[in-house]
Amino acid sequence: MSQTEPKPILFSGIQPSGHIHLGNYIGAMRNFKLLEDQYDCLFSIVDLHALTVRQEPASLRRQTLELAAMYIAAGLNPAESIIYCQSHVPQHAELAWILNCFTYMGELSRMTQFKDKAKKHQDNINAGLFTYPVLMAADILLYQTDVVPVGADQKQHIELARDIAQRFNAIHPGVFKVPEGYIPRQTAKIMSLTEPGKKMSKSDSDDSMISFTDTPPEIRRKIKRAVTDSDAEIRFDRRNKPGVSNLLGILSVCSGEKVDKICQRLEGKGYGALKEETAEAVVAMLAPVQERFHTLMEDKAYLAETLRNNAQRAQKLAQRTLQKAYKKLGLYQP
Ligand code: ATP
Ligand code: LTN
Repeated sequence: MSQTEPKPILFSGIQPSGHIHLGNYIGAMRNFKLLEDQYDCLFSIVDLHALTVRQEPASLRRQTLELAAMYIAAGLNPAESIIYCQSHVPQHAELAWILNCFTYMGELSRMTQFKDKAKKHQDNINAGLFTYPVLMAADILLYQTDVVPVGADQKQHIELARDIAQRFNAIHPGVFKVPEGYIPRQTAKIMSLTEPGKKMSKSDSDDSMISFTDTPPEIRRKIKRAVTDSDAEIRFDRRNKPGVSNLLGILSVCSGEKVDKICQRLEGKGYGALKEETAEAVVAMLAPVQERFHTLMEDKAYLAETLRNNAQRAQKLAQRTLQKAYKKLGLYQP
């Protein structure tokens, strides 16, 4: 984060809750890199959010370090952008409590992610799952964030964060910046390879997603088996041809070629050709990033030191906002 010329502030977060997949990479990380120069950025590994579903401690620890390496391998610069772990900055949990007192049960009950996850984890519908969006609002509001790049699934949470900020400011003026979401249309939603009506998700089967660390043969195999449909027409139509449209979207993002052009070029060639091109484009896009990732994972001391330093940078910024909120609320500060 540059000291000399303040730029608008960008915040985003990814959970270390499983294998990072192509949806996370195309929908989030890759966009972060494209935006990094225009903003002062914070990219958080939101490990506290991950606790809303049961995690195996050793896996959570490993996935946290992997996610740090992925951010850096994706091209983000940890000497400029603040790449850090949410739990290393206690102000997140502190502000979340305050914001809980400014959020209505009714609002949280309407969150579709809560409804989906509650259905999926019926044996563990915990209060953290319910108040998840409040912690997310705290993440964002702590840093006077201007813009929050996310996938389309997070739109409702961003709107809630804005509502909470406005409600708080209406009572205690000037504490929070009201953030804007940034959801690039083309990369907003990468769908599952096996159920193209659903988004690609960490918590689904291995064959439904391309994992960030999949090898080229694995990537080719999964895309070859991706669900399409029974006619052979290569056309972008999310409603009637979700599987084919998903592959077209992935190919277009990875290769930089427009969807219309791809459709013209592949006309009459069948799904085999589309799948082959898509697989090769994904392999080519991920290869250099994967190579940097593996090198970084061999230097755990560097990753640990980077996370430590960056948590300190984040704490300094977060404390300013938290202090302001405490003071305005009338919490006695000797
Ligand atoms: P889960 O699938 O278990 O709900 P997730 O992958 O959605 O997890 P996160 O790790 O918090 O959850 O997501 C990180 C970022 O990736 C967010 O900005 C999210 O919007 C984006 N993202 C997740 N899945 C997709 C997808 N299929 N397509 C595009 N963006 C996605
Ligand atoms: N809820 C998000 C992850 C997340 C986040 C954030 C994203 C937590 N805090 C702050 C942007 C800003 C998700 O599930 N994808």
